[in-house]
Amino acid sequence: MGYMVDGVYHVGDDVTKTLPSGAWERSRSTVRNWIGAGHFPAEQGRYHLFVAWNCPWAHRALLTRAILRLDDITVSYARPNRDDQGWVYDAQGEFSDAVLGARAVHEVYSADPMRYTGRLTVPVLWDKVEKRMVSNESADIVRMLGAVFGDGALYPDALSGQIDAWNTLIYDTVNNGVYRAGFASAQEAYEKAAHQVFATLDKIDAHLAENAFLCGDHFTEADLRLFPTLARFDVAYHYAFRCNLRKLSDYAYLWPYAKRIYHMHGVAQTVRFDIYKRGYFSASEKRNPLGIVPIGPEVDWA
Ligand SMILES: N[C@@H](CCC(=O)N[C@@H](CS)C(=O)NCC(=O)O)C(=O)O
Repeated sequence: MGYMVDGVYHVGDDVTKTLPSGAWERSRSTVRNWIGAGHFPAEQGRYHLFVAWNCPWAHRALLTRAILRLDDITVSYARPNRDDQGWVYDAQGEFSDAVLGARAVHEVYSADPMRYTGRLTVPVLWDKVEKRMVSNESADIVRMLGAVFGDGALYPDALSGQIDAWNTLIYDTVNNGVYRAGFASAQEAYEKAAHQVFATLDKIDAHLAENAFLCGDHFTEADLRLFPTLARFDVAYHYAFRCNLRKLSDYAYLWPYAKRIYHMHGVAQTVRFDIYKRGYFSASEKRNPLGIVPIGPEVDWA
């Protein structure tokens, strides 16, 4: 793993993500251009996504592409496990990059003339014509693809207030909450984060007793942003991140809701449970020193 300064890649970890309290913080995305503004016209066949199957933030972009049927957006999938070059690609096969022939995501970042400084994260939305990064912020990618190519259906004006409120709660306590639990380096910080995860899941479960989706009858961006965490919950977060008060499959309403989304058009093709396990249980000095991947649990999404 590494980072980039002025477009040059360095192996190692420059960013301290753990605070003195043992709480863990995610660094911020900095490439935040917008399709339809400046250099990036709303043209079919022009854009590409660099993703990794196991990354839940990249999963948001894959879900947007699947649900809005944006098949003209091409995709490169990195290998499931990072090494000292970060996310890497094979020369050919399912984990190769046909657009730039990159062997690592840092080569994508350095192919942009901007001389990037920061972490080398996925997803990246790439403009194949200008050969520049549009964005490395998944929330922006979902919003802009929905607005520009999806008629705004994922974020209708009338529901924007509700969607924003769910997004804020779910980002802090669930999407990023599981990471704050899993990456905490002190008991208190872990317990606080893990309890927040379940407080929000319990609240959502109660809400879904009366509603098909988070904002009533319509699937929106808020549901889309919740799903990647649900898809990884039982196979990864429950055990690897110690979010183990309950399983997703224990919930009376949340579990059928998750399965309903899984069976929406194209969604199952964005999910790779086998890769989630390999990714979240890969060898890590602090969390899983031997790198042993558990055999279960068996989860039936059918
Ligand atoms: N804010 C970013 C976060 C993306 C992110 O953290 N991706 C992780 C993978 S799940 C990554 O690529 N990390 C590499 C690193 O930090 O070196 C987004 O939502 O797009």
